[in-house]
Amino acid sequence: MRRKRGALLAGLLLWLSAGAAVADTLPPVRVVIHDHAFVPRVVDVKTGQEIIWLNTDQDPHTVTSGTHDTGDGRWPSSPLIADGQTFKLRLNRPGTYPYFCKPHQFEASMHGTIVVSP
Ligand SMILES: [Cu+2]
Repeated sequence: MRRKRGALLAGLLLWLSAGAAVADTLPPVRVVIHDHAFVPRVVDVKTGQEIIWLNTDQDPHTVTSGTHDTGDGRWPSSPLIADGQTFKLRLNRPGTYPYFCKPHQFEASMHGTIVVSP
């Protein structure tokens, strides 16, 4: 009985670690920042899956958690992302994460949403 339980636990741990490995091996989700807009505006990712923003505008932008001001701090804001530069992020908790660009927070197109599922 004890032996069986050990095997069960080992199997469970293997399954859990396999789940984590799947998120790690998923390709990154890419968001382009173009003409003062996040494209696509809404992205769906799995827990731990990488998101990469690429700025293709001459103006620098940020990827900041929240909806206004300096943000809500759910992740440390990106610095200003220059033309041709990227910002990478992984979110480890399921949920809905609105984000915006600090310098252009009054432009509707400079807001986006990340939906993280388990
Ligand atoms: Cu911006």
